[in-house]
Parts: sequence; C-alpha cells; structure tokens
Amino acid sequence: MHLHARSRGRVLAAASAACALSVTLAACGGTTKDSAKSDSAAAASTAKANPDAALKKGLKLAFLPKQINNPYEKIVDNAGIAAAQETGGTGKEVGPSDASASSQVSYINTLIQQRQDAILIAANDPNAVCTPLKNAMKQNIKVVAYDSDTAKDCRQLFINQASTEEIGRSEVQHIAKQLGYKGEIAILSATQNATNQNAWIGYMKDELKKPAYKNMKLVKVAYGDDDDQKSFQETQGLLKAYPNLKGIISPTTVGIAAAARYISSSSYKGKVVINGLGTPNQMRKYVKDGTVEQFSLWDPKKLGYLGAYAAAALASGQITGAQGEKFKAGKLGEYTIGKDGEVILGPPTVFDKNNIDDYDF
Ligand code: RAM
Repeated sequence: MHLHARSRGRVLAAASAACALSVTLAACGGTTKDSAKSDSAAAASTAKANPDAALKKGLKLAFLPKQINNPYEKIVDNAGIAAAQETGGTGKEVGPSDASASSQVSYINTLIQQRQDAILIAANDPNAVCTPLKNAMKQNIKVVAYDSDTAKDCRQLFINQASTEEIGRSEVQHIAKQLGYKGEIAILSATQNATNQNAWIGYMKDELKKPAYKNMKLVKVAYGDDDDQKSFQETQGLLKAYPNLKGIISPTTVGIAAAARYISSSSYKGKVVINGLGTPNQMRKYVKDGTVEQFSLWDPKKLGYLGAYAAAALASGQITGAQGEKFKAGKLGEYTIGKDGEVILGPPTVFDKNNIDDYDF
C-alpha cells in the first residue's frame, strides 16, 4: 500500500510538471480547457469537507458509460455497482447505445429527475454534457467523471485510470521499440470527441516529436467510433491507403480488438504491428495466434470500484473535490485528490504471452 501511494504521487507529480512545461498540448490531466471557474461548481454545492463523516447508507449511484454495449465499460460499471452495494447503497447503469457527443444528455436529465445521489459519467464529449451536469450539481447531485473527463467545471472529480501523460507517451514508446524506431504508423481511435483518447493522442504526438522517433511518421488518425464494425473497416481502409504502414496504435479496447481480428486473418498478420489498450479476455486469442505481441490496460474493475467510493465520499460530505482532500476507497485504501479534482487509479499493466493468462477481465 505504501509503495502504491508513493508511485501514485510520482505519476501525479510527473503529469503536472509536464502540464506546466507544455503549452502546446491542448489537454492536461485528461481534460480540455482550463477554466477560471474550475472550483466554482464544487464550491456552489458543498460546504466544508468533513473527513470524519461516515459514509451515508442508502446512496443511489448511477453510472453513465460512453455506451452500454462496450465490454470494457460493462466491467467498470458492474464493479462500481458492486462497490455501491458494499457501501450500503445501490448502483445502476444506464446509457446510450452509441458514443456520439450528445448521446448522454437525455440520460443525465432523467437521472436528475430521479434524484440520484451521484452521477458517474464516462463523457463522450467534454462540453456537450456540461449544461445538464451543472444542473445536477446545482441540485446537490454529485458528479464524478471517470474514464473520460468532461470540462473541469462540469464535474467535481475525475477518476483517471492512469496518468494521461504516461498512457499517451508509453503507447508510442512501446510500438517504437517493436518497430526498431522506423516506419509509418497510424492511430485507430474511438470517436473524434472522446476526451480520454484525444488527451492520450496529444501526448503521443508530443512524444513523436523527440529525435528518437525521427524515422517514424504518424500518417493518419482514423476513428472507429468505438463501434466494432466501423473499427474493423477503418483498419482495412488504413492498410489499403498506406501500403507502407508498419504499425497501428489503437487506444481503445473496441478498436484494438477489431483491428486485431482484421489483421489476424489477412496477409498483414506478422507484418503490421498492433499495440494499444485492450482487455486481456478480448485480446487473448490474438496474442496466442501471434497477431499481437503486447498491449496495455489498467484494471477496469478497480476503476469502477474507486469511482463508486469517490462518489459516496462526495455524497457523504467527506470530500468536496478540492485538491489535497483524502478519502478511503474500501479495499483499495486511501486516495488523495490531485489538481483539478483528478484522482489517479495507478500505473497501467503491459500484457503479453507471458502474463496474459494471469488476468481474467
Ligand atoms: C474503450 C473506451 C474507453 C477507453 C478504453 C481503453 O473501451 O474508449 O473510454 O478507456 O477503450
């Protein structure tokens, strides 16, 4: 636990140092615009934090994922619902079947009418969900972004799966090693508006500017919209359009699985490297058949669990979302809120043929 807490601190420090240095990056900490009002939403709906307050019983926590038919989001939300029950409350998941920018708006409005204690949202767009989320906070419904952030003043906390900078840069570092630092690469992303993917891509592009990558070229960012079929077709399109393509980074579990499926039964197998973010259960067969050598992810169950405990701590008045406040996330131990209401779960894991069978999610 001690070590974990220390490494969380390091990740946070590294991320904020880079944010301070880098004025060219559009996004730091997984969000978009800086806002002078960033703490106003938290301040408006809360008094002072009382770290000794007990967790309230009977809290109603609602999870609103990017889309309900995404296997990754299901794992996160099911773990969050179980954690809500562990705190003595209830949890549920509602959400759209597509990850388009405004698809979550009507769900937020319904959750407000239902007087949920907290809304946890993996935002499909940093701004499209803002007005209804601010309405929720005005009515003392706590708002916690997880997985994919909103603009900072539209939520009280952002539960980030890992340091945004570490995820972005490591994706490039990993594929570069596999390719011997040479060749054309492409990115197969989720939707064009996704806050998390866009923040990661910002760091990937920044990483690629370093001299070590002078013989590598990012030729295209394609969008599979976190839709399996569209991601499959986009993979095919990339490989046709760029005959010299040597690698694809897909920072989405939906995208990487579709790309691997396409490549596994094509002549590109063994010739084009795929790396990115995937779930071990979806990627296992492609690692075993040699299509994919490695990919990364954090534990999505822990992300949902941490999100639920953070929301319960907010709704119980233990924390308000201000930097430096601490709360206990059940069996995960204590977490400290960082800058701009960000809480970081921990470093991602790299999966390959040697460890993939140790994981079941
Ligand atoms: C997809 C979603 C999600 C992202 C993961 C890695 O499931 O886009 O937001 O965090 O991939």
